[in-house]
Amino acid sequence: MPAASTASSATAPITVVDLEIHAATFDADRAAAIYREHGCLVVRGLASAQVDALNRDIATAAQQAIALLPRATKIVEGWATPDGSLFLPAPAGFARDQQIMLLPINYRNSAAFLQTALVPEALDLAERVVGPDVELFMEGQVVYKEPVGGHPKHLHQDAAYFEHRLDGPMATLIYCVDTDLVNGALHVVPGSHRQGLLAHVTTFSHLGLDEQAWPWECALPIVGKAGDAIFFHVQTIHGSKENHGAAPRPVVINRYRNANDYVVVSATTAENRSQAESDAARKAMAQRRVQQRGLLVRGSRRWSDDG
Ligand SMILES: O=C(O)CCC(=O)C(=O)O
Repeated sequence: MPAASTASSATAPITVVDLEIHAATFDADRAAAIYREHGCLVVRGLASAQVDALNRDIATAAQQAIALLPRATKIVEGWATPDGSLFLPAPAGFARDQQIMLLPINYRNSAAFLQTALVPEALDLAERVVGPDVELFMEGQVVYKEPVGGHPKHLHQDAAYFEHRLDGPMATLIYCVDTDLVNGALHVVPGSHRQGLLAHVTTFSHLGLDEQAWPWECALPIVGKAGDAIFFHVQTIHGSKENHGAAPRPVVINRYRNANDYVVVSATTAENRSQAESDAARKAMAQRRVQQRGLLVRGSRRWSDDG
């Protein structure tokens, strides 16, 4: 079992104070140093200016997703509505049989979301950590926990879902509402980015780590205000418990990667991951690297024989 204390020095366990800085006094070099050492970083107030508009888009999308639920189709991850929302089975006593997990808000349909990805402090950090040329990986993600028992996201490494050829993306998860131990604070395991990619199993919330080996006690909860951002490495172990609050708990996630990086293994369950790990599947994924390209947010992309 991993040590309950995730200290990178032998003396003191890491606390949130070791990980946090404030947007108003942001220093990109200091931010990069914290991120590199711990595999995570908290920037208080990074996206405060975008939160109101973001929450309006999220509320509209949630209403739409629920209205489309009768037209949902069963997929391996749960149920997908025609707009691209993802539902999971609902907890006992819930008003519906299914609960929202992901909402289809992204850079193409929410200006507020795109603005969160373009906050200069985030790009200054991304340039140092994954750059110099930086692209957005995918289109942005909204994870939505419904009130009164909304789903947990088991501890996991994002690299289990999207293993990259190079270092992979740096993620930033932004709280859209004040988030605490009741409504689903993100938990991180500082220093776990140095563990390498660990074996994952299929859980209620897709790929996750074995709960016996990686119990919640291993992880540090990050309580925060709407607009606070938590940056984490693709191998940093993280997750969040159920939302037992009275209101939804949405977060938005942006991911930044080197412009030359690309996914070699893409998976959502242990079963499809083992298929995606074959040499043939890796090769096929690598061949699609040009199609994987994202929007450049720092630097530039030069022509190469690859396309
Ligand atoms: O919503 C959360 O708190 C966690 C989301 C997450 O870990 C992920 O999407 O990788």
